[in-house]
Amino acid sequence: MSAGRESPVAVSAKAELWGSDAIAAMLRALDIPYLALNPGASYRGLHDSIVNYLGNERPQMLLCLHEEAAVAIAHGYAKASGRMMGVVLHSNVGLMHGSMAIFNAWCDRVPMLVLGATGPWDAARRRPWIDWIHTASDQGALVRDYTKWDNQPASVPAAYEALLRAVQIADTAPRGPTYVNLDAALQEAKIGALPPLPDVSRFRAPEPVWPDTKLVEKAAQLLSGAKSPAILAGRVGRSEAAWKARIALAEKLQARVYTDIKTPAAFPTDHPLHAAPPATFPDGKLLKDADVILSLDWVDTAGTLKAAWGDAPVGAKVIRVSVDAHIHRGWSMDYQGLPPSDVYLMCEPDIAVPLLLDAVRARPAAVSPKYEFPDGKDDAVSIRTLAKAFNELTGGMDVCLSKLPLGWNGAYRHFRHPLDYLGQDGGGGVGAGPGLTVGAALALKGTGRMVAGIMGDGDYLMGVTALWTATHYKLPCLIVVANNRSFYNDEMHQERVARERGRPVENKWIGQRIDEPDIDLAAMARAQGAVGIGPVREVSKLKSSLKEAIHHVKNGAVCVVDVRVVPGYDAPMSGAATPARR
Ligand SMILES: Cc1ncc(C[n+]2csc(CCOP(=O)(O)OP(=O)(O)O)c2C)c(N)n1
Ligand SMILES: [Mg+2]
Repeated sequence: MSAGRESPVAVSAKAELWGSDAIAAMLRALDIPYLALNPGASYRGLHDSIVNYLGNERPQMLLCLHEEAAVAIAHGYAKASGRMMGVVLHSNVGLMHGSMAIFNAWCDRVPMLVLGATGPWDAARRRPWIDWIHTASDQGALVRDYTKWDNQPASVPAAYEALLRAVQIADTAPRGPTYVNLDAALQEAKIGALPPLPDVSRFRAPEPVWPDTKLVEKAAQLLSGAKSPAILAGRVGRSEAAWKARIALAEKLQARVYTDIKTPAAFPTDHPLHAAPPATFPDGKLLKDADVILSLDWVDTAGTLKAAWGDAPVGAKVIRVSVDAHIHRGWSMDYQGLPPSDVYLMCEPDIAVPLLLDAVRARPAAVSPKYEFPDGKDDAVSIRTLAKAFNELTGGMDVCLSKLPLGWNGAYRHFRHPLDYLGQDGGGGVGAGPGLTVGAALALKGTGRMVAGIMGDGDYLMGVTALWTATHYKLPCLIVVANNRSFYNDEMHQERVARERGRPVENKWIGQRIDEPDIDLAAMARAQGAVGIGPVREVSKLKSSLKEAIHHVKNGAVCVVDVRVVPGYDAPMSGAATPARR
């Protein structure tokens, strides 16, 4: 369903065509549905073409108040829909603003077409001062280390090819953002007739690669002969068929399944074989029982194995299913440690699982550990009581959680469908929460599934202006802020350091607390046309406030609830709980 569109007045004659008209036509041919953007003169040519040549549809512009929000919205959209959309970033400064969010999308292996612009590459054509500010000798270098490919085409035919290639590469697993930088002079050049558009169907991303049958057989033998197999269900697709195939494989093997809170829902967490609450840092002790481990593109297989076996050699056979090494580069180490692999299937998990399902022998029933919603006191508003109230109100409803706060314990809520949870921000860049939520709302508008992002106050405050894009384009969504009035994750780090150094722990809040003045988060929502509820301070008001909020969202509103939670994490595997660095 399309978002509320700003329709331009009709343009009478299109006799004269410009370079950016051809680029816009190519974006339509490539079926890019939206362009999230914040405007800038470096791409005024393209901006005009989207509005006056295409009539602001296919792609439709989505105005954003900050480039970081624009990219986060495209990120959330791709997570929920599996489809890429575009972003347009003004030269230099716009790209700089958007760069953290591009890094998040890169780490999350999400496809995205990032368009940029530069002042005229031909210095003789630059306007004084500003076109020089808009020009860098290698703008793509700003994001080259966390994009899959970048290019600055010098002609319309070259721009056609650059866009075809950028979309093809972004959509080839492992997926990720690509960047095409459009010269202002090329955009603003008269071109006469539109050069014929290529047939885009001949330039699509390749079909997924299948693994060698001998390797599938070898993996199946290991799994069939295992005493205690385990599956690490990591980065997998959103399809229901793939979800069912993973369940069938786990059941046939009677394998324990682990999921990760960093990545989207991969397995029903209330299934008897689901072994532990999804966590940022999984409990290594649990995995130590396993003799054969099937890693389905798990984000940090090496780190997870290390949590179980420490510095000793890994005591289980490892089957690694991942194409991720194709994207590994030298700058960012988001590739994590190098895991051992006894069988390495270099394909996507959604391809390997049905093949393994056919090839393995059924194993006798196993017992999996059980876990329950954590016990605790219900007299204070905490993330736990918030989760409890939210669950009670949304039981039986289709909800897509687009973000969870750092203090969330994976046992707080079950995921039973691939769209129940979209995972975190990928790169740990705080401020993504609102944009990811708005992007998911764009993707799921009209599907009947309510998009809800539960996030920290720090995350909300850094990305809050994404809300305006949601209200402006009528993208219903719920944001619940687990507001501890602090960058609390880092209070825990200061506490740890203070303890280690024998210094006063009481000082941990300094440079961390967001207080005096207390910020009215609901007012920040109301200021942007959303419904703002709260602050909610009492347990007795929690459920009625959330109920009211859900009612508003069901009626098409964007709604924010400021829930004042007591500082404290109930997530044993949170960042600060990892062993102190030495
Ligand atoms: C852009 C960015 N700046 C700083 C950090 C470091 N950081 C990690 S978690 C965190 C606190 C986030 O605060 P909030 O969203 O309120 O969550 P809380 O820890 O309070 O639960 C910070 C500042 C980061 N990850 N990203
Ligand atoms: Mg906080």
